[in-house]
Amino acid sequence: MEEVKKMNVLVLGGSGAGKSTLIRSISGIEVITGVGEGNTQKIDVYESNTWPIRCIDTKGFEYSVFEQWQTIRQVKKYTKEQLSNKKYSSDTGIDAVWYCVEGTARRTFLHNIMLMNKAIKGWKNIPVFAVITKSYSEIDIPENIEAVQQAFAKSSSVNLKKIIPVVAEEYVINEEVRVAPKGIEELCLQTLDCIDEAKKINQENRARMVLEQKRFTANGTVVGATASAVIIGAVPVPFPDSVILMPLETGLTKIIFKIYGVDYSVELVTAIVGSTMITTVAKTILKSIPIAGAVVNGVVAGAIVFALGESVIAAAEAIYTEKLDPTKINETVEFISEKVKNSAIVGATISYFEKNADESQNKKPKEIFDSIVKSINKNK
Ligand SMILES: Nc1nc2c(ncn2[C@@H]2O[C@H](COP(=O)(O)OP(=O)(O)OP(=O)(O)O)[C@@H](O)[C@H]2O)c(=O)[nH]1
Ligand SMILES: [Mg+2]
Repeated sequence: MEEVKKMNVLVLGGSGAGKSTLIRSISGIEVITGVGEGNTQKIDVYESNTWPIRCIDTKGFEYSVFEQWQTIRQVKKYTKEQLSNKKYSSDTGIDAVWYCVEGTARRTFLHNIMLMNKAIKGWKNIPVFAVITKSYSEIDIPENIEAVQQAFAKSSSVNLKKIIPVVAEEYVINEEVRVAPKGIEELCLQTLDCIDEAKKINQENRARMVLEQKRFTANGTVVGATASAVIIGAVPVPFPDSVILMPLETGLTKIIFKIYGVDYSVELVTAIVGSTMITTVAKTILKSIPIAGAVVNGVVAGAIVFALGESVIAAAEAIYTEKLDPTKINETVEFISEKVKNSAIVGATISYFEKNADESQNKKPKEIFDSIVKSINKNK
């Protein structure tokens, strides 16, 4: 039997807006987990046995900046936990947002939308349902909808699906007058209506965030390795035969593949690191530099390792997304060679020494290398 897909709905909004009341009003609700922060401030997940909906209750946006930041941090932490889940499970992540605003609190709409955008930053294009809570007064409803619409109109990046006025729990005005609950079914139905779109967006978001995280970690490793390369390479003999950099390059290549969790063979790593392309590129750079010596050698070693690292990251990413097959060793080495040859650092290194040949003699290789990296980051 095919498993029924559930929608994971993040419930956000101002403090006291009625998020928890709304969640409780959905039939068959039970708490399944408490994730995130300590006892009082944690994110709670509620699962409905009636609707295929899982509600993620958050701490409301308070007036104090510190507490607003806490809510945002909670959601980010929850996001991170979701990313560490299985890659293609359709069950994890966040599919939609119920953004709760109290009908009577119009002035805070715009500010809270900004906070919402911060909290769900990685979840681009996620379907958002604006829930106008405590919609006790029928007369106020059209005006409230208009106010919410206007607030969202100023934030064009939000994928707003629908604005739904809700009364989650009966509201007693006096012995004779009571306002009956309303809007819950509509909210659930409208949310489930966009399940296919929502799951697709969720999966794209998770895939993108996972890649961004891997790239970030891998970039950090490359930065560390290049710093070592600059030191190792700074020897006063004609160019460091790439042999002296080989252990570093081997380690770097393996770590990057590990960060991406891709399968690689020892043969592949040996082929990449032993490829003549690395020495060729190093020689090309050196030929174009008008001076020679330990400083130049150190900088060039850094540039080579940097170019290799960036190129291996590109390859690991292509392997991870199944665009490149690591068992095809020649193809993979070719892919990396092309990237190394075209790496921005090659041109930037040459151009640095062309412009600053004289001053460079008095500088430390690390200092020069850092300014070259900075110049290419600026051009990006
Ligand atoms: N009668 C009635 N009371 C409501 C309704 N929605 C919210 N309330 C009341 O409003 C107050 C705040 O509601 P909560 O659901 O705790 O609000 P919250 O958004 O979860 O607040 P935080 O957890 O502090 O962020 C409570 O006293 C609720 O009983 C509703 O639909 N009907
Ligand atoms: Mg609450």
